Amino acid sequence: SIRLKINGIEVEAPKGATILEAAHLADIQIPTLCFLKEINEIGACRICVVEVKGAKTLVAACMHPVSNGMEVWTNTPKVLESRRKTLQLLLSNHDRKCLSCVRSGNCELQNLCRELNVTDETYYEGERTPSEIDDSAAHMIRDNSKCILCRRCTAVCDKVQGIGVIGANERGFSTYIGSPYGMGLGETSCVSCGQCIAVCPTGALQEKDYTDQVLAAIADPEKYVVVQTAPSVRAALGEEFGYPIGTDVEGKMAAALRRMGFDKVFDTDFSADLTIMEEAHEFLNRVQNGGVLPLITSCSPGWVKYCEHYFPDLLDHLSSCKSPQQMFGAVTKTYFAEKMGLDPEKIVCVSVMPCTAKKFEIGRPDQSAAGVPDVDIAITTRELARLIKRCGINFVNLPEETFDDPLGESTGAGVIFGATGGVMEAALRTAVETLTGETLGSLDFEEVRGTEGIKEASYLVNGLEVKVAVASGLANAREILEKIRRGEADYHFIEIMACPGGCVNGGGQPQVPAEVRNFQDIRALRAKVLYQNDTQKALRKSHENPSIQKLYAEYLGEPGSHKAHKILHTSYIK
Ligand code: HC1
Repeated sequence: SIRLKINGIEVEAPKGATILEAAHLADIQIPTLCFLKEINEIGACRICVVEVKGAKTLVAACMHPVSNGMEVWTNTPKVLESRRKTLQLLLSNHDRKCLSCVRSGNCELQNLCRELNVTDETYYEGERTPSEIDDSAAHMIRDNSKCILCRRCTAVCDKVQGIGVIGANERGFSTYIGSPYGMGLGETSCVSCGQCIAVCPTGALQEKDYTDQVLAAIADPEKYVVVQTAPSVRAALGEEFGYPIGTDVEGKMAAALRRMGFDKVFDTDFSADLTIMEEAHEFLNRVQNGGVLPLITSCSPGWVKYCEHYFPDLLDHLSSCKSPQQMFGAVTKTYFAEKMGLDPEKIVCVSVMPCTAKKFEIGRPDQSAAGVPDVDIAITTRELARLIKRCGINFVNLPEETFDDPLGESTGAGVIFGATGGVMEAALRTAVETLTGETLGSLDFEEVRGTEGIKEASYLVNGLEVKVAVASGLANAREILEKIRRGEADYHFIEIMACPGGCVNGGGQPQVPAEVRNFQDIRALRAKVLYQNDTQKALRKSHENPSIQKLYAEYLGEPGSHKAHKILHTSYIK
């Protein structure tokens, strides 16, 4: 290891560590702005500058490696003045309407200005780079008047997702982030994953906000408003109310939704169980009848769009199952509507998702089982937090409540959908028991758990070797898909989620500042909530969900039935 001094304190750091990492080990915080560990390591913004003994200029702590005997100072007047100048210069080309900005309160630029005592935000007042708002995509808005050109969005799009539909256009003062040839994002092959929004430090990127539409629906006496919450929302919503990352707020979330005035507070976990019924049936059917293998999951709409754009030749591998979000809406407007004597036209189905691509998914063709859209409004975890605050609900003091019946009942298999590998594990629990006719001893398929981008496992089921793979993050998915294309893959079943780590790390989840992201694995912390929730459930296998059993007995018949196909399955666009 390396021994150095930071601010006069002896510090020990591993070889190859940067000054930023060494300082972190000694609980000395160095501010950063452009730096995102392993994603955007470009040392461009100069906020993290420090003084190093013997160096002629200030050095960027995020990039500069430590060495034995090094002496570093992180907050000398020279350092602080340099950071302040950098911020003043950024502000000179920045829309400063902080009062109305969606990120006010959790904007990394705003926080730095406060911390570094930048009180003269007009210091370098002058010309601004002209910009236009891009709202051409279904799920998000880019407002470059708030962009600080940190490149985090372009790095995540390019490196993590392997898509690269955004980049720096023009040069010098005219530089702006956008799509090639100045196209709107909606005209490109963007898959709506929203990872760019999740890493944006300012209000330059945000989801399209539908909170007003939700409140209007609730206030409309003609409407029956049903809400569903995705598995991962309960694992992250608490962060918006000051809870540590990795707190399960399922009960308070249900209580909050009830107080907001929804007619029914239901759970996407229910329809995740339903998806497993249909998908496990589809898998066994393909295995037994020589169908196209490997079967690939279809619940992540960013992934589905990616497959349509980039691997249309592999669309036959995609499961025809609608996603749980869509199955939920479809069942609400058919089975539930009939049961309750409700006109599907009068039902407004609102979904709360950790995902921005879900906003795009609700408008896809072939997603309207009752002749009206299955889901009407998809909002993100962040939008739900805004709504709770707007409604004056004291979230922290809420009691723990449960979901309504019948579309609120779920098993542990449904809740783990939100973590990478969870859909696979849930499907295996049902598929293995169906194939063998025996009860599984252990329900934990540990091999497919964890946050690695690609996981592989094989299981011996009834003498048949079942090979599975799990990928999250689209650059990882591409590796597996190219293997299939080359004819080198002998998997039977593959789970793909667009976002790295799965939905817990979706583009609609609370934004975590880079200073936290760079040192904590938020994916693992949130996933832990779901696996704990799973073990606390009385039932942990989708096929044991009594409300699902009833839905089949009363309405759908068998998994894979003609009626189930009409309501719960969909098609893709080549
Ligand atoms: Fe997901 Fe899914 S798990 S896609 O990640 O299959 O968004 O959480 O709701 O639909 O259930 C997201 C999460 C979510 C669907 C389910």
